Amino acid sequence: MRKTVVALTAMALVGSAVMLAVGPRRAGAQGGGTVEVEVKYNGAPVVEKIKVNKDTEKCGQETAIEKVVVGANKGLANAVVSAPNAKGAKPIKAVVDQHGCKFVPHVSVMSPGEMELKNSDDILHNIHTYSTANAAINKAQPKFKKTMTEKFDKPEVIKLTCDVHSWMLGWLAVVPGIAAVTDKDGVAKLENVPAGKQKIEVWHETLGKQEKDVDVKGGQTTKVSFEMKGK
Ligand SMILES: [Cu+2]
Repeated sequence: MRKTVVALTAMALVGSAVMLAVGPRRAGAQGGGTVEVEVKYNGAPVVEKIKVNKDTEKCGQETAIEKVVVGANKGLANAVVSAPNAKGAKPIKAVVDQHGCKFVPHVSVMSPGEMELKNSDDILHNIHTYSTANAAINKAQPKFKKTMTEKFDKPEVIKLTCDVHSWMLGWLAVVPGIAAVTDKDGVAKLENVPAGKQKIEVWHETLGKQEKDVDVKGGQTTKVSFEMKGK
């Protein structure tokens, strides 16, 4: 009987030791923090409807180019949010698909380096980029070429168009540091941002650019909010 009690006590001790080990870890001084960025826009959405005159079996009879997407609580989607000076960030790889004669996603972020361009439409597309720091690309992507790898080494925002389908429009932000694109509610999270003062930038294709300095705390989420102004 006594033996059983000792054994049970020992088991309980082992149990609590295990619980301590898996309990919440305290924020390490070396760890980064999260910056939750909310981007708002107090204006109306802008959607251009365009009649399609080509490849309608893949592209549809009509297409919509969503230039300003505003969601719940005035959240602005498709804005690039970044901490451009954050060091030691994991590289972000972009994959842009040409699907339904649209660039999907409409806005992407990538670290300087390589990205993938897909053609899942089974028709000819011709990627044509507009940029200043990186060399422009003007290249056919026939239907059998499902993936192409392209390289953009210099930070800047690159405009994507297609010479076959004049309405196709996309944006590729080459960003050093940590970056993300806001969701339908206008929110983007930057993870593992080094603690300390960080510059946070926001870019939108028609509403321009803004920046703010944020004091990032290790192991914590810092919220920052931007309001984009119409032009
Ligand atoms: Cu195209």
